[in-house]
Amino acid sequence: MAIEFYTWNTPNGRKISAALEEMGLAYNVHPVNISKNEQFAPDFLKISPNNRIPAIIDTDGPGGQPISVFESGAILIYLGTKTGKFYPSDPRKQVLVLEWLMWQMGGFGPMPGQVHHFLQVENEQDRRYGLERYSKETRRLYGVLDKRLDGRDYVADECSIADFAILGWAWRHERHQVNLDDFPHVKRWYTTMMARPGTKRGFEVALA
Ligand SMILES: N[C@@H](CCC(=O)N[C@@H](CS)C(=O)NCC(=O)O)C(=O)O
Repeated sequence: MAIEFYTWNTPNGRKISAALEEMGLAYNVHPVNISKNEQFAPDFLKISPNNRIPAIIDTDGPGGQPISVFESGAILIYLGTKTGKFYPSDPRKQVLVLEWLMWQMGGFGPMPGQVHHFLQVENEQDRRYGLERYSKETRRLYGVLDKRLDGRDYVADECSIADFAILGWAWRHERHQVNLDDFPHVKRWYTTMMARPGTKRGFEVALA
């Protein structure tokens, strides 16, 4: 049985393709073209009421019954729980993963996402205000990540769903105008993660 994966070629979509590949799960990609507003299609809204990708349907969910999941963080936790991979069951280790997953979901995604938005704003005064505010916060977050990765291979004890989540956004560092040379520990982690065969497949698979 395969996971039905509704997605597009974006940071939040790539987190999930990397996790699916790393976990060795079979999946079928269903592209949802967000530039053509396909995320508002009534059938998609049934599984993703917030009209955002990614979403999944696991036809072999709990009790052998189908289940749909939206929100990339929830999808990662679901897949990690289902497979027992990249998501420890030991509460102490799990907390570390959840902390960094939530850190990504609450900041290291929404903030660079605002940079992407303001870069396209035509009014110069508005653009400058938005970029000043969100670039500063984005750089602060890269600094937090850099400190965390000093002397560590992964954000938690072992490679986890939190790394896949953060990687989805670090993948767009050029677009939010961050030079990884300024964050050497992030750069090392990013290079190592991207060289993992599963992650590499996840970032290369066609999602559009
Ligand atoms: N918190 C959501 C955010 C998802 C999200 O923002 N998805 C974007 C693409 S990366 C989207 O579908 N945008 C469509 C829209 O804004 O209508 C998650 O992590 O799943």
